[in-house]
Amino acid sequence: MKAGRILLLLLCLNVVTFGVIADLPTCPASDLGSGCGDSDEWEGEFFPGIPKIKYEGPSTKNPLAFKWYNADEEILGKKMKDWMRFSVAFWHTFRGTGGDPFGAPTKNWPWEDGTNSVAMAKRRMRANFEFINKLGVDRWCFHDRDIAPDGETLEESNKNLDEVVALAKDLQGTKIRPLWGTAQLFLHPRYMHGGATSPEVGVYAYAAAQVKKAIEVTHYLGGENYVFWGGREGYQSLLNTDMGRELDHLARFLEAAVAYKKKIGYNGTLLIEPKPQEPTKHQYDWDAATSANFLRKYGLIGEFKLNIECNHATLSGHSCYHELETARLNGLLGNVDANTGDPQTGWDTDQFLTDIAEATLVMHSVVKNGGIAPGGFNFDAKLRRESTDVEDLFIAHIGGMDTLARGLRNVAKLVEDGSLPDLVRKRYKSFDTEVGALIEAGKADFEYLEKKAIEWGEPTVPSAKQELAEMLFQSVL
Ligand code: XUL
Ligand code: CO
Repeated sequence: MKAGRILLLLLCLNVVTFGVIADLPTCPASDLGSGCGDSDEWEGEFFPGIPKIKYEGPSTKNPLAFKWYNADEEILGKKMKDWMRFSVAFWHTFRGTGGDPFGAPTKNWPWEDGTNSVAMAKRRMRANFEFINKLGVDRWCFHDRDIAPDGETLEESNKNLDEVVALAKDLQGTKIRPLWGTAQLFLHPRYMHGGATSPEVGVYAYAAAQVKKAIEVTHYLGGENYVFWGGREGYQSLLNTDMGRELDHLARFLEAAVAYKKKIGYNGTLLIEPKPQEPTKHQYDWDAATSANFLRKYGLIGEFKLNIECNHATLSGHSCYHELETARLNGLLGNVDANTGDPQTGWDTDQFLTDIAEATLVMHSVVKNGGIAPGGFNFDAKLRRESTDVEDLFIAHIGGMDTLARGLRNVAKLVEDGSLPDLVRKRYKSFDTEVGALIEAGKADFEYLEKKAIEWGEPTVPSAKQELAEMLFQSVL
């Protein structure tokens, strides 16, 4: 009897906590008799039972509501939605299967029919826009081959892409547009040695043709940026690689992209996305500093910005904050691929951000940059293999958006309180002097400085106050 009551109580609790989101009936692919199974023309709901996600504030227990992200609320003189410019990554959200090198796919989304057909691509696109609308974001990101299948020939691939892109354009309406588009130059075996850095001229030409088309469709969809991520632009061994020649080829490729963008009147920002390795042992766009140096060497600095991905930052041995600051200080901060790695795992786990301290540092850079428009925050993040409910897709994005929104609110506290910036300013106050000004203006030569050093004698060196800085940072979290 007692056990029965406890069971009843547990069941009630379950209904209260999870009732809204459990076992959602949605477009079952097997039910071909229903409108839902009726290929790409089906226009019903893919996520029935999932409401439009709203802001309910920090005290809500509703997992399908924002606790910290309040799109129209002003923080530091800008609406939250204008600071964040959130975007859904098509590849993780709609093409992620949960498969890993040791295990089969685990995601069994009801709208999937197990094919990679154009009809399936269109149905998926409808699911994408329902998802985006319900989540309340205005942007999405895609690779050409995520949204439409490869054909037998380049012409056929382009035709498939055109068909799906026409539907996407329709579904976007007036409000939604791509934050960025890109070409997938890493999955197909032809790209095993790279695209722009392949030793095969035929592959270089094929990659150029693919990027040309991807820029065209990004332009057509009103995409605000175009990304180059060189997953296979690098080497596995230097012994069989002419690195100098490959880097020159990469620069020529990017120059041609700039020329083509201008030729077709596309004004979107071109972005390089640094990553040190995976899948290639060494990728040429290793980190922000390496990419900046590459752009400078080849005279491309004014034509490109950087898309900083937090998990890539940690793979390169830096923090995300370091990479953002390096990009910002070089005038290159263009976009953020918002995700995080796992501290115990050494690869690109592409997890949604949940660490509030990390999000506060990320937002600190973005605020110092005055925002990142026309860039934004793309959730280059995926569900864990073991998260298999449709509602998990929403919960993961809501969690990521709330984490960054909380970061922004914390930065506002940091700025308004002023103690941390003050501590930093005080550390450099000895440069706010006549001698400091001469040094910073490049007017203090070594003979002059030697005279000063003799005149002043042994300098007194004050504390760095690191623990105080950490305490001040902690106090806003
Ligand atoms: C891979 C990665 C890519 C790029 C786009 O690590 O981040 O998805 O963002 O090609
Ligand atoms: Co990325």
